[in-house]
Amino acid sequence: MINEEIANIFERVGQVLEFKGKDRFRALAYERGARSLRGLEGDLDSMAAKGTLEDIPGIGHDLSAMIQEYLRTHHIRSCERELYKVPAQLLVLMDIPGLGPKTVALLHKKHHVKDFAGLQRLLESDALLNVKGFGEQKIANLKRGVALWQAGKQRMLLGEALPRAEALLETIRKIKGVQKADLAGSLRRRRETIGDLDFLIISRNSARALREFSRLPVVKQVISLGDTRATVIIEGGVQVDVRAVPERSYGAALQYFTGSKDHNVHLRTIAQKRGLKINEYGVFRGKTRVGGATEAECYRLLGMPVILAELREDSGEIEAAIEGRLPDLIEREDLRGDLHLHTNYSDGRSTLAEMVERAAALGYEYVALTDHSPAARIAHGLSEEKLERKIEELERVRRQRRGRRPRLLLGAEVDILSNGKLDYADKILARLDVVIASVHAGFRQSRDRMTGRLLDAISNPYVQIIGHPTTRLIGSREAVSFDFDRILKAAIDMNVAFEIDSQPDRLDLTDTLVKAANEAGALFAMNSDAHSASQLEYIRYGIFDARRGWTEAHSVINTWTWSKLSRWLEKRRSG
Ligand code: DGT
Ligand code: CA
Ligand code: CA
Ligand code: ZN
Repeated sequence: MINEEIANIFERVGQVLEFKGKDRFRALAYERGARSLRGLEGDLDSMAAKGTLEDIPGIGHDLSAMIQEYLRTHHIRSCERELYKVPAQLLVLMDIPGLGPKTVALLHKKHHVKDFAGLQRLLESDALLNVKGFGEQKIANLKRGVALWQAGKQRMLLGEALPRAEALLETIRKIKGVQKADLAGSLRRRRETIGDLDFLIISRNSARALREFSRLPVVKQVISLGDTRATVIIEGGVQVDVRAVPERSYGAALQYFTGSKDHNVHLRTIAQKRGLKINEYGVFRGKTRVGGATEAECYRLLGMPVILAELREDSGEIEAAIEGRLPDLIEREDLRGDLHLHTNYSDGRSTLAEMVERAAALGYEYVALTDHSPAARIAHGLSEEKLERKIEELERVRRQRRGRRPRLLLGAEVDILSNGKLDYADKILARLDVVIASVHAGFRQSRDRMTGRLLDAISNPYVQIIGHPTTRLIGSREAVSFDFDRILKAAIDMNVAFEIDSQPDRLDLTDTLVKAANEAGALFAMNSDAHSASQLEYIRYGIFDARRGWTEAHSVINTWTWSKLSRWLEKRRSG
């Protein structure tokens, strides 16, 4: 996390220097430093303590001093001074594909572009057509870049937004006079991507609290500031809305601003049928307020128990609430293990022992070490010989740990080759405790071929889990095309589990498919797919995805006791 935060700052400073057209050499130094930190798994704190920061490629004396400053204070003064020189809404434009700092500088100076809307207006006008360096081709590319960015990149991944929002929430709660503060909007519903961050507060003096909020160091620009609402842009160009509401309306406001919009629209029709009105101020009969201080009160007045925020998408949750059949959603504490971890035997960044150590710290009872098979060449998939070495190390770690938890399972994430065959022979698969079969290449096959390919994998008796089934990457790769209903039926018939992969840019199966699979009675494996020890924590995002898909603990195989799970893993093989 901290590596990523510092890398982001260095990258931005590099961009600002380029934007200003000064000191190209310094700009490159920051950008190199940023890249290097992103690829680094090591713990900066301990490197700083040992004085080895400068051993990191691309990190010299100056950058090393800045890293130390950030570790101490969470600020890098000199960088912040640079960043203040360029408005946040211009900085964001540099992330649009095809728009580097230099082009943004040109559009700003010569064409007065100040923000995204200004850029769009300029591209729609003919003003750029006769400008040197902006042929039709280049303008068309820019328009495509803008469209791509709007579709995906403009929204933040939950995995980026939530930690920032939680840190900001802590800060807001400390503002003088703030009695209560909560997340609302898509963040509270744990959607996979987030447009803007919404907060709700109660304060004795809301005008003053909002003003103090607007002056926080993370705030880069104030869009609007009033007595009940503040809208600002924070670091990274992210918009934040804070609304202050009176105590008696807090529940109604939290309900309203949590959304989703569709959920709210449906709730209002339920209210009407009962002769009530619900809005962000409360629940009313005629002009008389009948409730609104808590969410539970609002829902109760509409004849139902409070609905958990992850379910509020108007996909049947209101009907289920009224009929008393809301799901008992899985929680992180229900998990007894993680069945998909990569080590540095393949493309992981931590050693086998480090991964096991982290799993132990999380209190897991069992954990599967699942490196790639050889076809995943860029991911350094394991040849048979390398697998033997890994088995020996696994034995060694087992002996060292002398039977302490977690139980270590030998696994692999085996490629489903384009022809549907698996990348390890059955005699190797037979030696593994856990086999995840995944698509890692040949994404563009026709729907029929991809369906056949997945069916072949499911019918292999050694396969227990289908890894990240759609293979989509949020904002950069579409899901592969296959007949989901057929795959679902086959998986259920043959007792194969779907993975819920927790990587923030995967979340695969996706929430709506998880829901469909739950309705059909499928089994799931909730996995982190961690490629470093710290990534075991990503499991929390998978849990949110599972909850948004109405998952209960009993249908997730790694909530089961080892005796139940081991029987299931075996049974799959003996038919
Ligand atoms: P986002 O920001 O795009 O990730 O999604 P949300 O859901 O956070 O949407 P946002 O920030 O525009 O608004 C927050 C919540 O406020 C939204 O989930 C429901 C509520 N809301 C906003 N506009 C309307 C509206 O026109 N009608 C209703 N019923 N609710 C609204
Ligand atoms: Ca929002
Ligand atoms: Ca908002
Ligand atoms: Zn994979």
